[in-house]
This record gives sequence, structure tokens and C-alpha cells, in this order.
Amino acid sequence: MDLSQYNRIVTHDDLDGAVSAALVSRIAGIENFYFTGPVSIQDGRTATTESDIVCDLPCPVRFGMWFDHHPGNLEDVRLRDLDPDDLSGKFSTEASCARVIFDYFRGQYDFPPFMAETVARTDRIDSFNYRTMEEWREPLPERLLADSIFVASTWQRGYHRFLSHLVLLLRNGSMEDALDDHQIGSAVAEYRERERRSLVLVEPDATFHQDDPGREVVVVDLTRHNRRPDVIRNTAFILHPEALAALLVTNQFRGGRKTNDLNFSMSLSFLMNAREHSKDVGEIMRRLNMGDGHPGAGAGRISCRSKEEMMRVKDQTIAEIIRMWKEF
Ligand SMILES: [Mn+2]
Repeated sequence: MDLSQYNRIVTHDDLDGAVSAALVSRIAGIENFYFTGPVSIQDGRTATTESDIVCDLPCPVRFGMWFDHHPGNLEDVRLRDLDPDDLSGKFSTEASCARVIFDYFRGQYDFPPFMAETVARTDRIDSFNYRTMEEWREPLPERLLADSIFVASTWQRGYHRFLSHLVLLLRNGSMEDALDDHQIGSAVAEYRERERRSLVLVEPDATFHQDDPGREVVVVDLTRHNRRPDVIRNTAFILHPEALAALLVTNQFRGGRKTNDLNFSMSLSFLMNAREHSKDVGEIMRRLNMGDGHPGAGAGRISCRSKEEMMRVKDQTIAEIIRMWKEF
């Protein structure tokens, strides 16, 4: 297959996106990567052309090849009156986009032996296939690499350079080899340290609402802090592994100063992947007219004029979120 007309890989800025880019880079010899999220493609903020190979993202208007596994993105393609089978590339509802690419090229290209393992690990993490907190916290290579990406995504600069570096490591060696790299290793260490500090911060402020006797939604109210608390939301589930969702409430900080504006961010526990449910966190944020999101996670903001109003609005909003949670 001649792939010489393509010169850039546009991919999702998560581990599946990085592994997808590593596979394509290996086959097409492309080392020009662009990392982005699905919303940026949908909004048309990421400009693409017919010389791009697009992975693990919605199908843009202009592209050279498109590889993906998200059913919602296939729906969008059909709504545009396109036949997915006619498109250059491949869509299949596999556990990861890396799997789609691996299967697509396997007959024509000899991947090195470590690639099968890399793709299997990517399947597991991208489908969030964990049933217990112990499984989730097990320090497997894919888990540590995902943590390193998370921490790099919070850096002021160097995130894209970090991802490009990771893609080349994953193209040339196993996930274990990538973890031996100094840059990746220090990002993993940074994640561990931030998780440890986050646990200390979350612990005293994690509670359950009086209208939630089943202790389904762990509420972490960090509004008493006068400096911006650096918290990783998922640490709430380490402290309360039975909780089905976590709701984080913080003040908005501007220029390092605390304001009376409230930020709400909520996510489902991975335990919810394993069960049938109709909970939709994004819908809660939309119905309360404070923000947006998808079923698994959402966020919103409410402006308040005074501290008194902020305290009142906070209590009301938490109570409403709990009430809506039970309605779904
Ligand atoms: Mn994916």
C-alpha cells in the first residue's frame, strides 16, 4: 500500500491516540504528529487536509485516511450521507482505535512482536475494562503511561512534545521500554506525587449528602481553601471505592485569587461501566443550565455576587444534582 501522499498524523491526545499514531508512523514513516480532542474536530477548530491520517477522532470534513472505533462518530458520518465503507481507512467498533489500525494493516505489514502486546494493553485501558478498584490501581504499564499523559496534559507547556516523544517510543519498543525513558518515568513519578497530595486534600472534605443514604455520590467540597487546591478527581474513588459518582465543588480562581464563582465537576466511577444504567452526568449539567458534558463526565459553573450567595447556591445546587441523579 502506498502511503507516501500522507504527511501528518492527526490523533487523539490519549494513550489510544498515541498507540494509533505509533502504528501508523511505523507503516507510513510519518513523524509529524498533531494531537487534539474530539470537540476540536467537531467544532472545526483543527484544520485538516487530504494529506492527514486521522486516528481515534470524529471524521473531519477533509482527511486522507480515517481510523476510528467510537460508534457516535460512525453515526455522524451516516448523517452526512457518507457510506463508511467508501471512506479511505477503517471504522470498526473494536475496544481501541489501535486495534482497528493493527487489524487493518496486519496482512500487509509485519509488525514487531511487541506490538500485539501494546495493542492488547491499549484495548484494556481504552475500554475502561476494570471491575474493581484493585484492578484499576494495579500499576500495569498501560495504566502508568495513561497517568503520565494525564499529568503532562496539565503542564503549561511541553504537552505536545511529550506526546510526540511517547509516540516514537511506542513505535520503536514495548510499553515497558517506554516507561524506562527518563521523561516518561519522571511524569509517572509526578503523577504519583500529585495523587498522594490529592488524597490528603480530598480526604477531610469528601462526604455524602443527607438525601443520598445509599452513598452513591461522593461530594468533595473544596470551597474552604483560599489557594487553588490541586486535586485529581478520581482520587475520591480511592477513598470511597463503592461510590458510583464523584462531584467536585471548587471556587473559580482568577489570577491566583479566589472568586465567588463555583465550579462543579462530576464523573461516574468506572464501576458504572460494568452495569446497565441511564445516568448521564452531562445531561444533569445541561438541565441545571450550568454546563455540559457526556454521560460519563460533565462540568458546570455558576457565578455568585457574594460569599453568602455562593454558600447558598452551593448547597442548593448540590441538593439538586443529588435529586436529579436519583431521577435518572
Ligand atoms: Mn480510543
